[in-house]
Amino acid sequence: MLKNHLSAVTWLCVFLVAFVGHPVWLQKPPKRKTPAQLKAAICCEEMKELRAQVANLSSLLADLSKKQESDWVSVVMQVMELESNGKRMESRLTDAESKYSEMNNQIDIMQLQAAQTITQTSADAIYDCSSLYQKNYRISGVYKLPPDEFLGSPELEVFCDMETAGGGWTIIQRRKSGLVSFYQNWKQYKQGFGSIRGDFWLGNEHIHRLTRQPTRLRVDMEDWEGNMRFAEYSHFALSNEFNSYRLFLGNYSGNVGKDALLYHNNTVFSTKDKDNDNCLDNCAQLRKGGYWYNCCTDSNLNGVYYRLGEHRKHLDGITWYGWHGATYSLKRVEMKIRPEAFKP
Ligand SMILES: *[C@@H]1O[C@H](CO)[C@@H](O)[C@H](O)[C@H]1NC(C)=O
Ligand SMILES: *[C@@H]1O[C@H](CO)[C@@H](O)[C@H](O)[C@H]1NC(C)=O
Ligand SMILES: *[C@@H]1O[C@H](CO)[C@@H](O)[C@H](O)[C@H]1NC(C)=O
Ligand SMILES: [Ca+2]
Repeated sequence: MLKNHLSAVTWLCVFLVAFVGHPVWLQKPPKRKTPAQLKAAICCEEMKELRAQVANLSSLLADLSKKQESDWVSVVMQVMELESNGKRMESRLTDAESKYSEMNNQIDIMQLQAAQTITQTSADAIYDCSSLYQKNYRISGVYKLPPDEFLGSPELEVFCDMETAGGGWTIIQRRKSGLVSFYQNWKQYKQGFGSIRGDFWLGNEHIHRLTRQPTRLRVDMEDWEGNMRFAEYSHFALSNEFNSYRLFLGNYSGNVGKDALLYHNNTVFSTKDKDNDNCLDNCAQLRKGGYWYNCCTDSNLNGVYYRLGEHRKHLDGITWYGWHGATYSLKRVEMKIRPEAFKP
């Protein structure tokens, strides 16, 4: 019991001694800061704030730049799109430019038409593609021939071939797309049908009128293998309707191998509704066209347009016996005329 008490007192003493011996340890006096230390502290506060601001700003900047980047990407995309648009525009421009000369040409024609109505003399008359060629229209394409009271010709849209063998050709027939049926009646063949840039027949009445002066006929042909041939005839003419548009042909020349039109020389025109041929059969109905049928054909340029794969099977196709025989329908045909006197 005493021993215990003693030890407690001892502990108290030890504790007291320690307490008195180390007053500083208990009561720390407030440290006095030097001015330099103070300054540093303020600075650090400011620094901290600045850092926070900087951090804030840089996070803001990061946000902004992220936004900008996406904006930039969209801007770049837009620029790229504009550029590709620009390229497209450029190609369109060159297209337009090439069209421009043609347009110019057409405008000149219109002006010519206007002039034509004022000074109408037969020497100046424009009544086919060769007269246009002589007036320096040298681009192949569609032209409008003005009406001519002196010659009694109405206004007429024609397609001029200004390139083949010296140019000046007025196209009277074309087969190239198969989009127009040539199994037409007398009236249709008389007036003409089809589209001037595609497949068409200019019309027997027009052809008759255009061949009142000595005229050459040229037939350009293409087969499905891509070979091109032509046949030319001097003194091509069609009589009037009263004489059933009888065909006259002079001598053959060309590279198609063998003529296949002279068999039709001096025969008259037949259509499905007018059998004028030299046969018991109705050739127009058998060969499904309008043509100067004899009995019946050596060529059938107004026959049915057959496509590759079908073109070797039929007798009513677009045939030229002197080249590919009676059962080969050609891929492309153009019949065109120009005056004998034409000099390119
Ligand atoms: C940091 O931005 C927050 C808002 O995002 C704002 O409340 C704070 O005041 C800004 N701090 C500084 C130091 O600009
Ligand atoms: C056809 O050629 C022959 C000679 O080969 C010639 O005598 C004749 O006049 C020519 N016919 C025509 C219409 O050109
Ligand atoms: C075409 O027929 C006419 C009239 O019969 C004839 O005068 C002419 O010589 C013929 N053409 C050819 C090339 O035989
Ligand atoms: Ca008949």
